[in-house]
Amino acid sequence: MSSKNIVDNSNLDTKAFVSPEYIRNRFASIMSDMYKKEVPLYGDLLDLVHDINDTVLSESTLIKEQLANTGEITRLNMERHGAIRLGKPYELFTMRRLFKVMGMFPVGYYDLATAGVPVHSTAFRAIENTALNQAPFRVFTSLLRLDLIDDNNLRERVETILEDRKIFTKKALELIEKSEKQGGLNKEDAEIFVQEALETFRWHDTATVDYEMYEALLKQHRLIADVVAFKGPHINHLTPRSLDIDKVQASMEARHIPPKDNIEGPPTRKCPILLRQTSFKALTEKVTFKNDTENGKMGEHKARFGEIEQRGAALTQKGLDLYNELLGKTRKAIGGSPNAENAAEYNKLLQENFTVFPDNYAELHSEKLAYFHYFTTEKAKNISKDRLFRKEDVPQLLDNGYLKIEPMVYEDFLPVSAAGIFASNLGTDDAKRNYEGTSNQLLFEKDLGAPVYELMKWYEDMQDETIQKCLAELNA
Ligand code: OOG
Ligand code: NI
Repeated sequence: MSSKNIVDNSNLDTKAFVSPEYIRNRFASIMSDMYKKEVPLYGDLLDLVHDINDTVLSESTLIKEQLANTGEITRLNMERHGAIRLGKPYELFTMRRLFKVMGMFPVGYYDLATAGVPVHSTAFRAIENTALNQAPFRVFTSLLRLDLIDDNNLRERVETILEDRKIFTKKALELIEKSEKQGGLNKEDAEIFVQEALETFRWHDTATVDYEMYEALLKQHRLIADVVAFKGPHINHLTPRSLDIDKVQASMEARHIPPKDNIEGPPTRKCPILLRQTSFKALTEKVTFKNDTENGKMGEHKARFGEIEQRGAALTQKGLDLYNELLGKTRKAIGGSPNAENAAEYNKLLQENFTVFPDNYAELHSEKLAYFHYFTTEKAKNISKDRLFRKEDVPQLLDNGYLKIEPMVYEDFLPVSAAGIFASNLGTDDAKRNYEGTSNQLLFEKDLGAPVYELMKWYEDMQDETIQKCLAELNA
């Protein structure tokens, strides 16, 4: 931790605060240790991903330099995202406050109901470039949409069950409040905070409902059972970042990690875009249902799995529109989501359809399909200072070699991919469900207690920041 992150609190009764980055990394690390114990295949997957990342970095100086230039190299092997599913507005509201202590803010709104999953979601993550590089941990957070349960009687019973549940420890709530009041936590409090916060994400092998209720919930949707039948929002996967997801997918079987049928997202490319993801199927875990302990009756539940991702360039709205068009066309041609039978055909068609998407950074830049970081070059040190450079001069400065660019990595998620990941772990019948009703960002933000950061604007602002920094350097 650098000294600039320590705020001077001499006027408060506390010792110096630790940075949100410190708390976030500490939390990500104890969460990863917990998940390794709970889901041992996750540990095997981490080893595989790190081995392949090492190989890619030793074989490609280009990728290595690119990641060094953008500052991502330091974060690569600690990079992870997780996912949780919440049951009621209070839980989402308080989760926002909890994540804020770790410097994580809600970015983006994802509506998954249209894809047959009765939730809407956001991703909590850091929002500054340096903060992201120091501690890249993020959590895809979904809230159950009770309004989509069509059985009135069941919906009321679900509301009663959720009303009573308390997913945060008393101490965690106290420390959230303390952090809000003081503007931070000291090291001692931060350690207690991360340990207490971890309790919320822990797996519980005893359900809060009896078997009959669990079955009724399952019949509505497997996801509803996963949220409502348990004490808390157990972390359902943790995802490391790979530099070559095709290689990971091909090597999983050899390490006895059963992969899902296809990789979600864009096809394999020389210049990766957005996000490609694959996962291993959820484990079958033993669960004791309420009132079952006396007669020893036990059941099973499937929820927790492992996932790997490869991140590529963030796309502009124009790039994203093209991506959605080509993905949609491919899915339509094979009749929806790919399955084990047509995965090969799907991949071939996807690759073919994407040939119209430029696969070199120069064109992705000139066609304004992707976002970039701008840097000044060595040559820029000798630039003549007889005029002021402005934003309009940027293309010329690039052509003349005073500036260079690197792709900006996509830090977020993709709704179609997320639905595919949900589906592969929930069973296909559920994924085929159709929910009427429109997405409801306003309600989500009301429950959250704050607006979400707008995705596109975030990238636009980041890109602009790097341009302004370059101009300031050239004009200095
Ligand atoms: C979240 C699925 C979405 C991703 O990487 O797209 C997700 C869930 O299963 O709760 O994590
Ligand atoms: Ni995920």
